[in-house]
Amino acid sequence: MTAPDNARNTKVMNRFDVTSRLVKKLTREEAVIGGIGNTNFDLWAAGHRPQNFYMLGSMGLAFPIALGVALAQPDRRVFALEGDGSLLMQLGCLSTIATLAPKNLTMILMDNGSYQITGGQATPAAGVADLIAVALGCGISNGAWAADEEDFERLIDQSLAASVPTLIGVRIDNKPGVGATRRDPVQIRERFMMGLGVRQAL
Ligand SMILES: Cc1ncc(C[n+]2csc(CCOP(=O)(O)OP(=O)(O)O)c2C)c(N)n1
Repeated sequence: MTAPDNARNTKVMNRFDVTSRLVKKLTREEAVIGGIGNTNFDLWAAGHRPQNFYMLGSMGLAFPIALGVALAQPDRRVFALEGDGSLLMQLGCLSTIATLAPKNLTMILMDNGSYQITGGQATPAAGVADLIAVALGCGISNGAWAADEEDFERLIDQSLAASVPTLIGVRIDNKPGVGATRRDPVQIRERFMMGLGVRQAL
């Protein structure tokens, strides 16, 4: 059995372009969590905002961190960006998110079918594993592959009105991220907490 056709009939997009399209839509101090490596590099390059958090070092934590933020601040829209290799390492978060079901959470999977940043080794998502199908099986009922950039933007808009969490799958090319966050975890955390209004500047 191979991955369903809907995973294969999508346009191959570019992570920086798609991330920039998302960032352009943000006007309400939405939180955005970038995963390890390329997802957070491109989030940074798309234009830093105080409500951005950039994960360093650990794969698979963008969605779990975003879940925590979404539960803690239900009136704020929370976005999360994660690579396929990272999500594969942390699949359990999908069923947890489906169970807790914060409707203010929009997750974006950047699927290049590889561990791009460590040398482009193929992930199972390049062949047999359809991560949107996996998520649907975990109970994420509002999950879909974006057909192209316009469809991506439509799915983002649709997620804002959804009554359950959303997962949008984007097939992307293998280009590396175009920016680089300063690797200072304490600064990243403090800046984010100030951006969310839960920490005052010293
Ligand atoms: C537990 C663990 N294993 C391996 C690594 C090394 N590592 C860092 S990023 C990465 C690949 C991430 O792949 P993906 O999430 O698909 O993002 P991409 O690089 O393709 O953008 C790997 C293997 C790590 N940081 N942690």
